[in-house]
Amino acid sequence: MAEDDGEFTYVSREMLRVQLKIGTPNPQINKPAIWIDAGLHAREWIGISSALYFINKLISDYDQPEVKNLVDSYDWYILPVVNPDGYEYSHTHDRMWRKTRSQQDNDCYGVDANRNFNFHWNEAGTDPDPCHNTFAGKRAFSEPETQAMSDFILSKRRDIKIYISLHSYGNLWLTPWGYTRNLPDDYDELIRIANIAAAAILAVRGEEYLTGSAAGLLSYLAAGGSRDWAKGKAGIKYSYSVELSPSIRTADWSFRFELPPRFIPLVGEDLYMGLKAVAEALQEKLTLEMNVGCI
Ligand code: 0X9
Ligand code: ZN
Repeated sequence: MAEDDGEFTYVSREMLRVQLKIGTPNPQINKPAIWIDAGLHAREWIGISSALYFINKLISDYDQPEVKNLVDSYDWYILPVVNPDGYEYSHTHDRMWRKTRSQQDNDCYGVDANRNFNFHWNEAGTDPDPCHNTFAGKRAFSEPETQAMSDFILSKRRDIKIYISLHSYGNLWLTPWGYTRNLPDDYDELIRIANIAAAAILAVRGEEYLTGSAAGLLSYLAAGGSRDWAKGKAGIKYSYSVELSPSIRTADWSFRFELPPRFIPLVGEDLYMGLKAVAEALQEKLTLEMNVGCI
């Protein structure tokens, strides 16, 4: 495992990206890559813990054949806390903090990182007031955190075949688009894979995930989000955002962003099984695609 040279946040915290370099090297095969991020939104702690659970699983259980297969078949790029300034602030000052911590003109702080990407930026679901939770920033990629994420992903765009952004809450596995109610051309294929994830999660302990496009399943449009950007700009076909537990359709919903700690391994295992199912379902197709003309 390598902790890559991090980029820096607004208040100079380092963003640590984990790149898994364990696994059986096979120079004959170009591996497809999977990107996972969490913590774009500071208060959504369960996404961060689930990303860490996933990293731990891949490393600690490498001796299990199914885990070994995941590690040997894909390169994994995992950024568990995109917005460490906000995450820290949600521990020390305001548990419900969502945005980054950059200072704005009128003495308000922060930009909604999930409105700050340069794809249909600021077209819908944003508030022009920098004091508001959905302020999109003065310009696209005004935030060093989103800019750094974009730079890295674009540098690996030929390898990254699956993009996953972890959020909470709702129990939803969402496809593009969020900026429009129109659907991408390959929506049926994206939903086929999302449904495989949802079925795998259901089998763990009965958590039900709904699948659909972000703007279709949720009642509001939101532009400038990372999932739309990953597909629309970076060209990553299988691009999803996942709204982890609690479900909005059970009594647990009242925990909202404050799931008790006992949920950490439960949601972690749900996500692990969902991601494993996606990776396995696409393994053959993506490996072939990466090696056309090589084998
Ligand atoms: O608003 C967001 O960025 C996401 N929800 S969250 O509670 N994690 O902040 C969802 C965006 C989904 N897209 C649309 N509703 N269009
Ligand atoms: Zn979120």
